[in-house]
Amino acid sequence: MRLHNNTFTSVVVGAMLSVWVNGPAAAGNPAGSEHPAGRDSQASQPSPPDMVWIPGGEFTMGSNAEIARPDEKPTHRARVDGFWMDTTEVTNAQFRAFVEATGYVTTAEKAPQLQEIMQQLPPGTPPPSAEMLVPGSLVFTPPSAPGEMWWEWRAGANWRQPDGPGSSIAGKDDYPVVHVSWFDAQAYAQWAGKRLPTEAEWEYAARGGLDGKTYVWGEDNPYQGTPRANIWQGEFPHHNTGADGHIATSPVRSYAPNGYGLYDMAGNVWEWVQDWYRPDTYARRASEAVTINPQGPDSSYDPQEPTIPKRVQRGGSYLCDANYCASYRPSARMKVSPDTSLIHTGFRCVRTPDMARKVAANSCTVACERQPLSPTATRP
Ligand SMILES: [Ca+2]
Repeated sequence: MRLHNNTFTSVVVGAMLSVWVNGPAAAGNPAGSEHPAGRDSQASQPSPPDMVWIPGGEFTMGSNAEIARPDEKPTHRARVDGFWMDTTEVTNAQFRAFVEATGYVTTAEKAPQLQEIMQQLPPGTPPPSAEMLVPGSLVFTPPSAPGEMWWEWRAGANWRQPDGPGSSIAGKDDYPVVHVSWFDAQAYAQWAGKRLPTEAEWEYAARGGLDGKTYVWGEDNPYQGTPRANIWQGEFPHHNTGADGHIATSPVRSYAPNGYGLYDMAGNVWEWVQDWYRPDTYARRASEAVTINPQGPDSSYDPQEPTIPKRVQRGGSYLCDANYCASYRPSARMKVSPDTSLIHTGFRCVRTPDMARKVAANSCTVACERQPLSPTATRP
């Protein structure tokens, strides 16, 4: 994805800095206390609606394959405790319920603040033009000529109108919500009594018990036989044939689930996870025989854009093709500023037994969860 390699994108990526951000050190990873060692049972609790139990276990994280990028290497052993995971990406209907219950306004629906943008850009970078300081989001637009960018900052684009003013999600209740920032995903998860998965939890779940395989379904070529996932077919980025049935997002559950019963762990939309991004996260674990419930680094660092803190996304999207990124592989990693939203990015959540007990103790049915968020409720 070329998104992170040009000044325009730097401006856009930095343009949506949340008012809650106090820098990488302030955010941390909130789930550390949720993983008592050795917990891998459901603790006799029923699965929450639309979630499936992922039994804890050990697996090979990352990939040393030729197709893998440097930040997927080296492979290493990781162990995660059991958890429930949403069987699908969070849908428009689910996100709408959250917004209607809380009055939440997404990052893309708020005008970015110039001062916050400039704090993320290298010294001397000219400020963005005034027309960019309006609510909006990033939309994929196939370039019509060589050299043109394929990401467009579009005023008015957000989860309710993914292609901008005049578009809508009418009739798309079962499509994944898009144009959500990491902060939006965090806010939804908190409201739902859930959290974002760690990067290790996400990859472990995506593999569906197929340790060390290239794809979430095994080794079969995704471009042969029955379509396995919603990805890009044709010449990227000019022509998407839609041979898998979809040229944009697809309804959740459109393709066969993986070994754990999870849908769209490859393709459809990128999914935010909890962890900060660093390219050397795995190299830092090389001395450990097995990493237990890894939470990711304490802060972010991307040498390509060192002034912009970034979170990890996983799973690839309908825009991923074999030649460009093949990021529908379960080991593939993407790095994105947490205040950025895009038309191909959504998320799903997890819930641990500890969290389930807290929800039960608070009698937190959907009705009781429908309370307004406090001003600090979305602070990571
Ligand atoms: Ca497709």
